[in-house]
Formats: sequence, C-alpha cells, structure tokens
Amino acid sequence: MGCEIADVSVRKILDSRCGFTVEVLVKGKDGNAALTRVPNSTSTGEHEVCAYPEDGIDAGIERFARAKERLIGYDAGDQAGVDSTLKSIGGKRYEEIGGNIATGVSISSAKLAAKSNGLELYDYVNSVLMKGSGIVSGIPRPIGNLIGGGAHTHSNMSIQEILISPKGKNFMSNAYANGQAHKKLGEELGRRGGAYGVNVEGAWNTGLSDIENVRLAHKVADTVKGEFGIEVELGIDFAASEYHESGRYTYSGKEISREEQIDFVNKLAQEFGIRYIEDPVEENDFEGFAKINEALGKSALVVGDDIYTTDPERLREGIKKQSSNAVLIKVNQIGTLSDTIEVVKLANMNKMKTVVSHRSRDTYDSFIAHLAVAFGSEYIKCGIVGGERVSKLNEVARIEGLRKEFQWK
Ligand code: 2PG
Ligand code: MG
Repeated sequence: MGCEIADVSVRKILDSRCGFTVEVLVKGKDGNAALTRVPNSTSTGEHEVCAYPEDGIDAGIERFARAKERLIGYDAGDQAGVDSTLKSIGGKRYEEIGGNIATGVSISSAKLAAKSNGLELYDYVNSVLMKGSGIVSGIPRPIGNLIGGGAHTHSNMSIQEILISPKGKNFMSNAYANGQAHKKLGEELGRRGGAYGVNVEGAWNTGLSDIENVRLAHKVADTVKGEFGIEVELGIDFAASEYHESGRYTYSGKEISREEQIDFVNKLAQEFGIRYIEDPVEENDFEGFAKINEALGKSALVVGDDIYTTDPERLREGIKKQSSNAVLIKVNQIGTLSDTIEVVKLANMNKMKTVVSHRSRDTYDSFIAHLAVAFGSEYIKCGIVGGERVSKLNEVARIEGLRKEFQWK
C-alpha cells in the first residue's frame, strides 16, 4: 500500500548529554505519522558525512524547511526516491542541511511506510526494502560498553570501550547479564575506594590504565560466567584514530609505533580471549587492519567503524584489502537508509558480518533495534545502562517476543 508524504517537519531537541540534535516528523496523507530522533557522536570518523552544516543546526533546519516541498507527494515507500531527493536537497555530503536531518527524514519515511503497510519496521525493512537480498532477519546479541576511555571519558585510558557480550539463551537474559556485570564492576570499584563514575555512554570510568581495565573486565566477565553458567565474551573498541598521530599511538603518555600497536592488539586479544576488536588501528590504515584481521580474524570479529563510516566506497576498499571480517553500521555516518542497506548487502555478499551501533550521545529512539534484526546482524552495540540505551535493548526483546521462532546466532 502506498503512502503519500503530506508534510515533513524538523525540530531541535536534546540528546542524552544535552547537546542539540533533531527529530523529524513525516506525516502521510493517510493520516499516519512517524517520528525519528537522531543521535550525535563524540568520536566522529573523519570520513562521516557532516552531522550539521558549518553554520550550525538552526541553519540546517531553516534550509531544509525551504526545500522540503520537494519531498511532498512522494510515496514514503519509495525509499530510493526519498533518499536521492535528500541528496539533491542536502548536497553530496549533506553540507547544506546536515546528515542528521537526512537520517531523520530517511528513517521516518521507512517508519511511515511500514505503518501504512501494517508491518513492524524490522519486517518492512527486511521483507520489502531488502527483498531478494537473501539476508535473513534474526535476533542479534547485545554487546555493551562496560569500561570507557578515549574521547568518551575524562580518564587516562586510551582505549575507548571495553565491551561485554554474554551468550545466554535469549536476548533479554543477555541484556540482563550485561546489567549485572555493570553492577558488579561498580561494587568492585566501591570496594577499592577512590573516585570513579560513568561516562557519556554509561560505561564505568575507573581511573585505571588500559591494561588494568582489561584485566578488571576479564575478572567481572568470569564472575558473571560463574554465576549465570553462560559463556561471556569480551570486546574492545580501540577507536585508535583518537590517540594516533603520524604513525604513533599514545598510552598513558607513552608513544608506540604502528608495528607495536598491531603487536599490542594481537597480544591483548590472545591473552584475554577478546572476541570483538573494533578500530584497532587508525581510520586510514587499511593494511594495518588487514594484518590484524589475518592474525585474529578466525577467532574474533575484526570490526571496521571509523575506517568505513558505513560508506560503500570505503567498504569496497576494505573488502579488496581484506581489512576486516565485519563492519559497524551507523546510519548517520552516511545519511540515508538506502546507502546503509547498500553497505549491508555488500558486506553480506562478501561474507562479512554486520554490527548495528548506537552513537555516544544518543536519544531514546529505538530504530536501530529494528535495523539490527532486519539486517540479521551479529550484534547490536547499544550500551548497558541508561534510558537511551535500554530503550533499544527492550525493543529487540519485544521483537524477539513477537518472533519466538527466531534462532540465536
Ligand atoms: C563508536 C561510537 C559508539 P561515537 O565509536 O563506536 O560507541 O561512538 O558515537 O562517539 O562515534
Ligand atoms: Mg567505534
């Protein structure tokens, strides 16, 4: 069933850290309407489209309001048409309106089309927008940020995120086990005394060094494993571009070379059995990624975030160079759902896994829960605690309840 777009409006709202972001309401002629709240980032990849124009979010909203007529009358189900119109309104990298407005419009029209067709968003994306792709929808596992550092935290840990992912019997019990790991870590920090707190994503800021934190996370993972009788995996998002300069990486004031960084990542992964490794070297080092993928790719997911920025062209280069075996998916890195789906299909055709991710300064919108299911992603990376994180966890659990026959990955 078609659904003609009657109006599109953009409003400024607050993200989870009280920065400004946008919400986009798309109204249909059939009386349905769909709202999307778009997240912001902290450690933004160099190759992402701009979130807002150079002259600011208000200028982007005004420019979009002047051009939005061009979207009126489109069928919300014509995702390709809506998304290419967004490109022509916004400019190649959305420098006129900002990629966050494009993302909001793109996702809202998919939500509206899903509603008009009486489908859940995940089902609509998989069975209508990705029809013929051969991609099977499924419930991902949650992977959550336990200890934070890097650009997300005022601390002396260079690594951005130490992540945890239990392998229990269903999504909700895994999300709950992650919550217990978070709680246990807090208790452990309390026993040790001293100042600590949580960062932008709700992960612990321990005040400890990189290696001490990996050790601590390992200990907590072991405790949860013992208590719940399930396997618990650890992951690391190095976000290495953030502490890289001219081929050198800095840990606690000490610089190491690119080769030493590759060696460090390999040893750390082996010693602690790390199963998820994101952005282990800086965002333009496709060859460095490939070395790590060669050494660890059989036992771990080597995931590209800043290196690909959900951009089909950059992913093609990574495929050619065998830089990783997985790609992180964030719609507002590239701007539209159509381009995001292209990346997912490309990954799938090349036997790469996908991981759908939140942003550090998020909103309580849960559209990424639907995308992770629709894409049949390995994981959804969306934090452990805090309303804007839990909204996504609860949404996957709701979908899991709707589709009991889904199998675990
Ligand atoms: C990342 C994300 C989410 P940001 O690097 O993977 O954790 O952070 O949104 O700041 O880019
Ligand atoms: Mg990352």
